[in-house]
Amino acid sequence: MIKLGNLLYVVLFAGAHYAAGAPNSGYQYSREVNAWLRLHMVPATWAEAGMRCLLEGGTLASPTTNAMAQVMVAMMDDHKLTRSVFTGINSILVRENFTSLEGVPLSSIPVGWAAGQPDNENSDEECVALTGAAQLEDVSCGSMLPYFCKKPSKSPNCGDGEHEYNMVSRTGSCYKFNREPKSWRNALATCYAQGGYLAIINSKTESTVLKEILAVEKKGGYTYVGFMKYADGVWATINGDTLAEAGFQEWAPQEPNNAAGIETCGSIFASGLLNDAQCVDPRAFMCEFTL
Ligand SMILES: [Ca+2]
Ligand SMILES: [Ca+2]
Ligand SMILES: [Ca+2]
Repeated sequence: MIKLGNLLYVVLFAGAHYAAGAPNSGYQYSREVNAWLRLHMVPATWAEAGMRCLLEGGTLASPTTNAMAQVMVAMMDDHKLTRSVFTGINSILVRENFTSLEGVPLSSIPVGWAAGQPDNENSDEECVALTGAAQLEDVSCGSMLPYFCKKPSKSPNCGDGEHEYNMVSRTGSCYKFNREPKSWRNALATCYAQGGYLAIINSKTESTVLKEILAVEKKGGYTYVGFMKYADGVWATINGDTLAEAGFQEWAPQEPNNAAGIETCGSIFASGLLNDAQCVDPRAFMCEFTL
């Protein structure tokens, strides 16, 4: 149990941004723009922002389409951000002509200037910020502003093909049923190694999806998924959400029964309903990857 406790410590902290998708920590996938976006709330200069995005494998994002502008403004609103964010749009690369880092000229960008902008204050405003009202303003590149990084989507077939994940559009996730039985803890690590995570059930729909996968796989008994009983006795997902917060908490009849007093790991029956299971028992398991 001590070892498991240590592991959970790691899982809890490594999973701080987990809801955003395990392989893209801090990033949220947006179906509207088919890309991963991360809003960096800690302000940086434009140069630092660009570098930070590069280091994360992305680019400083710009509202180059209506959908992108809407998604950016919605995320700013979600974060209660009242100030503008840097975009990748600048006139450094093309003197006197604003273009995004992808090379999209301002004339093709469907977002207009805010009133009185661009005013090139102090003749020092070669970078462009996006306001919460979806308008542009020219600003000094040395300003300190929040910003978005953008990463291209993984392929819609759920990745590199190496790990056989299957896309389910009803949930927007990819799943892989692993038939080879493993302990819950090994299952957890195996999913991470496959670029996913031990499946987290976020809705009745997702429970149904898993039930259907288990039916195709002709899998009876129970299958490990990504929730567990924490030290305080609360059942929560591997990223620390209670089952209610995660969105699904329907136990199978008579469960959780804590059989033999050692059932602290999460699983589902073929019905898609939840069961507490002993952790060391090798079982098949379900991995998930969130697009
Ligand atoms: Ca200005
Ligand atoms: Ca899920
Ligand atoms: Ca049980």
